[in-house]
Amino acid sequence: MTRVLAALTVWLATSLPALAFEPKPNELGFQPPASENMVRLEEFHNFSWTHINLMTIITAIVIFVLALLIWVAIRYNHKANPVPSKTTHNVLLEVIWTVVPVIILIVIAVPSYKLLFYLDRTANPDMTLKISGYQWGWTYSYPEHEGLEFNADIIPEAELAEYIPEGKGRRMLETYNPIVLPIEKNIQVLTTASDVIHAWTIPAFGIKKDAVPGRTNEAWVRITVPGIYYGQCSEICGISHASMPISVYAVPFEEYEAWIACVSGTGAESKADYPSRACVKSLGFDKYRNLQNASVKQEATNGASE
Ligand SMILES: [Cu+2]
Repeated sequence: MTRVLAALTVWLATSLPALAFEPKPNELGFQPPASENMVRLEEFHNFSWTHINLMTIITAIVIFVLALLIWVAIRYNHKANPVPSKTTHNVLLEVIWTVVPVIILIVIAVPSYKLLFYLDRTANPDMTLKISGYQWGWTYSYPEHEGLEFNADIIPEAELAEYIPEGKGRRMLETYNPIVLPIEKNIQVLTTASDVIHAWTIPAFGIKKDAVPGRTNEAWVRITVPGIYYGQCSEICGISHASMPISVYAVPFEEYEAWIACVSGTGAESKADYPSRACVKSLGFDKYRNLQNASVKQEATNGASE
């Protein structure tokens, strides 16, 4: 039994395609985590011998139920068991199949609540990012910087090469104005919406937060790895639901400050149609596209040798 589980885990791990902070074809499992939030989410989900996790529990339940079904089908089919028993009650069995699931649920609930409270909010945010969803895009504002607010709409495939270094742009995931955030800072994320319910989601950050009109929801993230991150609206919100991606450049704090100065300044970039994109370009943040692939490769080799 344990050998089968181990073999299954190895197979799952090795059948994963190359890692990156973006969706890949035929992907199994999560994108690599870029925050403590996502590390903990993954730990709670992924298989491990050392702590309670959902993969072990559901795998055990599936194998157990499958074994019961096979046993019943073989042992009690019409041929093998022509005269069926008329038994209808078994007190011990009924108590067991009620109590055992309750125990399983309690075992899951304890780490689950711990994680929920951890993900809920950060006590001491270093900065705030306000997000408002609309059909079809996102409005971002940085309340610590008066007047710094922009819309992020999707770049159609045909225009990608105009805004992103050749061949690096991701179809259906890039926005004219990307968000720029600092790494190693506690970022408070506030979401709302102006028309219908949307959901602001970045898998690598471990955030999936509904954006509800007339209400403010809170999440937080402390990004640990510089890079370019993608997400998508995750609440079916209408015909162009698939066309409101999220694209984030996570950079060291000094570079983030340079970007803030650039977008809030009076320079040519700040007057451009897409000031955030213009500043990302002039500050050379697209270098993180290459770094990202290199560091992810590094991470993947480290993981394999562990
Ligand atoms: Cu939406």
